[in-house]
Amino acid sequence: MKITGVELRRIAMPLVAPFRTSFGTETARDVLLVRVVTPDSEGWGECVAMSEPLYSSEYVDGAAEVIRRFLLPALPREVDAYGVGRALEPIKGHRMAKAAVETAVLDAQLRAAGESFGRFLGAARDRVPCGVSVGIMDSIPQLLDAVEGYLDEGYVRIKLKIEPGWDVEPVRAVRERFGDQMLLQVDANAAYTLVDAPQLAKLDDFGLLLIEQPLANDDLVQHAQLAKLVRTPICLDESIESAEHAAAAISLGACSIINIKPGRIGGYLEARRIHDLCRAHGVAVWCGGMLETGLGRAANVALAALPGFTLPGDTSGSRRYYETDITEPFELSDGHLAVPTGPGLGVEPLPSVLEEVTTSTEWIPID
Ligand code: NPQ
Ligand code: MG
Repeated sequence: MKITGVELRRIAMPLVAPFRTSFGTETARDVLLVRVVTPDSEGWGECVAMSEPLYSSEYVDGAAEVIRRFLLPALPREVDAYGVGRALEPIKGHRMAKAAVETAVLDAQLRAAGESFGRFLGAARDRVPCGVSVGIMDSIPQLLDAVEGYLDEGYVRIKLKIEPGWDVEPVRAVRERFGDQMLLQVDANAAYTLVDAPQLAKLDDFGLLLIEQPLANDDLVQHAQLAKLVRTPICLDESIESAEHAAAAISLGACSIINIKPGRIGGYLEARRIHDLCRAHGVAVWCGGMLETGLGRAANVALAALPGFTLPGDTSGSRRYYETDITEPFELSDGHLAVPTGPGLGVEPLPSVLEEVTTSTEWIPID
């Protein structure tokens, strides 16, 4: 495939409510969209980097810079999605930026071939069960109201964001109010250290599916030690940036579950590799979320339909985050989202909405 040019488009998406995690409170999403244009088709990639480097070292201005300055110039004249990964290999890190470029190329390639993301990746079902991530709240009653609203919408699994001072009490309150049957898990976004093991062990009483990323991003060894001190399964998110990290974490005993976010690990091809590796080792995976618009969400839902995704993901409906999505909204039906079946991502940006939320565009011709 010959790429004739790439558009970098920034959009500003207000959130329906502030989303608080252990690393900060977000009120709007500043998203970088990559549109790859070829003679036969075009494709979209959504960069999941946040505006500030709080979740990982990447941030959206840096991603745009590395794409225009290093990634696009490194692409060969003729390229497909596998070729993107190979061509970008010498450039270290910047996985969210690389994922956006590779996804846009893959989307263009699949649209030209008339094949959906789900079919290309190996989806084993036509819909996926959905969980929702619930932010840290100012009070327990406020949290219980939020959880009740999501359960009423049909979400089959609740994830509570936790941090020191907001962990055992919210989990206890949710269990007391909604019972022991509901699927419940927590996500610390790296807010604890190994000395907090006794506090984290108190969560063992609540039958949680998992505790996600309790310790720092590069604390693989400490996670392995923590796994011996708590009974709740440990799931890694921020720590896993590649299939090699996943292999290391599994052999160290640092986790028994992995949250796969294609942006964090460099794209959907690497996501499938981690899926295959985990499946071979009996390690459960689920699809994480980075407050994607409908474009990123479409690809995540396709990925979540692979056979090794045995736990519900953070593949929420559009309205969990956005009043108006840039694509036709993803809506839950019986707690599930349908895997798009059209070519490529199977969804398109709605031109008028896209125009309205766009804050800048940049066209980069490729000779
Ligand atoms: C997680 N996501 O699993 C992330 C963290 C996260 C759905 O819990 C703006 C952009 C705000 C990306 C807040 C969920 C964000 C963000 C949280 C990602 O750890
Ligand atoms: Mg997480």
